[in-house]
Amino acid sequence: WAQDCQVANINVMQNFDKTRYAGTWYAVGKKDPEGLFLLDNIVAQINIEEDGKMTATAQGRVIILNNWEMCAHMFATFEETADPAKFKMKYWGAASYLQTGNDDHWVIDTDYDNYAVHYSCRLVDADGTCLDGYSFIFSRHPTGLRPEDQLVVLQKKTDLCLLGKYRRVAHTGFC
Ligand code: ODT
Repeated sequence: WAQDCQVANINVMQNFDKTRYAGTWYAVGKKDPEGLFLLDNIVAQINIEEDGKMTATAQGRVIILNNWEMCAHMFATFEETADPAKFKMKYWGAASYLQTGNDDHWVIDTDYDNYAVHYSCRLVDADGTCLDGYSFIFSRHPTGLRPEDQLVVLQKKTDLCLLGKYRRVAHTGFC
């Protein structure tokens, strides 16, 4: 059958368990949004607070205004929705000149121990497809995905209608 690429029809992780999602994730692949922000060396740390709420910190290499290269330190809080795998992520930077926003944070698929596929559509087009969004492929291992996870992730990229739109995210020790 033909893919309809409707944002509303995207399948997310079933029975998502945020406590197992907690911990360190290395971005190994990224589909950029318009006006991209995080370039590479992107590491996210997901926390579950005492009240059960999910929060996160992240760092990554960015280039701000006058071609100034730096390591951005970012923070986020997550608001739960009716679907346990779909969150609203409010984020801001340690410095005022860093990006702030409120994006969807959908967990498309994860085995919790090795890989996670994240998706965020910022702007849904009139036809229901995504006009501007981003997606991260996360790994528990900074070296990348295990061979046995690569096929699963490839299938998820296809399901998201984003096949071929990802770039590899380098980890060089900049941050
Ligand atoms: O690079 C871009 O242009 C898109 C990413 C912008 C949002 C980054 C904000 C990070 C917020 C702090 C940490 C959150 C960690 C969550 C994991 C996944 C999304 C980054």
